[in-house]
Amino acid sequence: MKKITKQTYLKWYEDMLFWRKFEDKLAQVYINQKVRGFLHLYNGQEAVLAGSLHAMDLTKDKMITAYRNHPQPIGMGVDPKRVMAELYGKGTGTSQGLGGSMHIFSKEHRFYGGHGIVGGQIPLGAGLAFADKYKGNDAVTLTFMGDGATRQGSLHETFNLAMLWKLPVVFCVENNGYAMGTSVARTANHTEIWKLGLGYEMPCRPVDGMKPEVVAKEMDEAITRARKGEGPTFLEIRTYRYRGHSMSDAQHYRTKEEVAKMQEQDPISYVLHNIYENKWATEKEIEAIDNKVKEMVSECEKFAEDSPYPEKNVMYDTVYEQEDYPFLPHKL
Ligand SMILES: Cc1ncc(C[n+]2csc(CCOP(=O)(O)OP(=O)(O)O)c2C)c(N)n1
Ligand SMILES: [Mg+2]
Repeated sequence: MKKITKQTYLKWYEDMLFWRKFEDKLAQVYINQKVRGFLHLYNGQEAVLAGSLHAMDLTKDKMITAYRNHPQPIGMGVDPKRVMAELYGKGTGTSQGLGGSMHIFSKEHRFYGGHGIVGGQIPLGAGLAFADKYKGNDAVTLTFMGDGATRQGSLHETFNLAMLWKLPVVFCVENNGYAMGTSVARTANHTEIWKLGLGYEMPCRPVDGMKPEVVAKEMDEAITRARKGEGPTFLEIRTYRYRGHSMSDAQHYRTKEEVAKMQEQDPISYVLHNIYENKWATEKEIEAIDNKVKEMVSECEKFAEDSPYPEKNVMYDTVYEQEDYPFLPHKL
């Protein structure tokens, strides 16, 4: 793994702050009905992504996740302006405005979505890994899911085959404590989700998801194992979401005090604290990053606002007209 240095912490601070502010902006424009449909925000979970990206080889590794999927493609290199435009339903978006919040996708950047069916991405992640193994590519697929998804049958079927075929995949649960309003404790008689790996003899462990360097280290071990051909790993990364499940969640299932207590472990504050403790930056330098982030978010908003809605014919271009492979798109 790349060394974790002063530069890493400064990058983590800037990236995580950008993702947080980017999504704060989305929450704001959602209320103004600029963004419609569902909106699931990642606030609080940023260290999981920051640490994972550090351990990945961004020239070849792949990522797939559920519908809480805005910072991930940005981290993989997708232009954040195009991500925001997608949320606005604009033609300049990553899927020409046809996907929206839950379906960000970029084959070019090896980010494979954005999936709304809980647990649906788990077999797809294994499939991506299968393709890499079959073609002899030296790539690993990180397959993220929520705690709620671990109760789906698809996880168990996938774990079985992924172990049988020693696929180069890391299965990562972002355990944020709740599946919509249902706590982990209400969904099973055990709350140690990582232990699900034991039944398949899959290497598995719990990980502190509020500290990016801890995530990076665990992820690196798992990725290295996968790259060596030793098969999958199952990580239960323990984190927390500050906002509701989606924008329409009244959050009756938890107290404000619980949220405030978890925010004391905020990953961005944690990284900033480390930067100051080690004298890696002055307050002025941090202020410059804060201003840069603010400017970047404004640029994304302006780009999305100014972009046109897709042309009507785009709808027809994404309809397939052949019954069988290769499913050529319909052309007028
Ligand atoms: C198969 C399926 N069942 C139910 C739903 C409705 N649903 C959407 S999100 C969700 C909770 C998932 O929680 P979790 O996996 O913990 O992810 P998080 O939202 O916490 O990131 C449910 C039940 C769905 N989208 N798909
Ligand atoms: Mg959850």
